[in-house]
Amino acid sequence: MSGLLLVLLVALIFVVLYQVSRSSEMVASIQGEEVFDKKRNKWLGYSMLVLYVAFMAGIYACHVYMMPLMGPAAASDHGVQYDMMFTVTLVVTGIVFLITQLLLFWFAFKYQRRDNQKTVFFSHSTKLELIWTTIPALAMAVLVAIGLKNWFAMTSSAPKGAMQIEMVGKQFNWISRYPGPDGVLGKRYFTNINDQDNILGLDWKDAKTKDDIVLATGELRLVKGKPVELIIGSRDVIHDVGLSHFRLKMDAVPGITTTLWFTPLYTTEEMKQKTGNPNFVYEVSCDQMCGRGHYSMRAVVIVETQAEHDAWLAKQQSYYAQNHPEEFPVTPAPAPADSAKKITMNTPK
Ligand SMILES: [Cu+2]
Repeated sequence: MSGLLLVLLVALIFVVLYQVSRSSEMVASIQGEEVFDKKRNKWLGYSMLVLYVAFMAGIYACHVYMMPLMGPAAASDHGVQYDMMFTVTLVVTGIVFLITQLLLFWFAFKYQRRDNQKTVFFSHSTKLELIWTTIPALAMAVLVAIGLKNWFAMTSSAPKGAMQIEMVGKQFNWISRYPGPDGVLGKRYFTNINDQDNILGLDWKDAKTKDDIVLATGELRLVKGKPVELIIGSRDVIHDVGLSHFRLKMDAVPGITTTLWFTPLYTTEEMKQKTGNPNFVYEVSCDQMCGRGHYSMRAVVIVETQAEHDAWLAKQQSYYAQNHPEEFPVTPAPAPADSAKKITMNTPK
């Protein structure tokens, strides 16, 4: 509804402007062209200044009421660095933007056509060209250097003791794999893939695969303060692991393994409090248009404490055991202790 009102408002402004220009033509023909031109130049000069102020106020209003220039605080160590880089870039380009726009509108006012005013003309100024080439080049070099430093930090080898989780994209969902108690992800090969009982193509001849945990939902369970390395792959086309809360993304390319690592700074519970949103969830999106169901490639990230993570891990059954029940016969669960007690108590002697 507000969109429709906005369109109507813009249309109305155009109608008003058209009518003003029509009436100006009529006034010009009555007053005489020269008198009218002087008045119009003055009016246009002042309106340029008003437009500049309205323009800047509009940007500020967009920032405050519609979309803030900076998002909510980053939830990873690398994310904090990225936000810093973003702030520096925003400040530098913002200052340049403000100054150049101010000059643009100010010049339109100051150098409006007046009687006896001569235009200064020069064809070349080495000094000016040096200034407007060197300063932007230096500023860009500094920004690129900060960007490269952050890029190398994210894509370098993960620190020792980092968790390793594999994240594989397929049309149209993510699959995550955790190493079991051996702490190593076993081998997998694409020709072993089948959607019934081996969605990642794990190589069962490799003993290290047998304790691996596979989540078909792609859920990522991370530990607060513990570095995690994502080993990223794809089963079909190019996808992209997008972790906006952590300010990270990395392509998932078929046939090539890509990696990134980071350290989550806040648990999901802490983020619920920080954001004031009781329904807050970290999420993984696909940041590469990958086909018809691209929009649905969402997975949840849960950041928890080490104790919570260990408790969750202990409850997981390996993917091999899930798909080879004959080798892992289910033993009936023992009756709860208190119900056994009740039966004894109620049994007549
Ligand atoms: Cu996608």
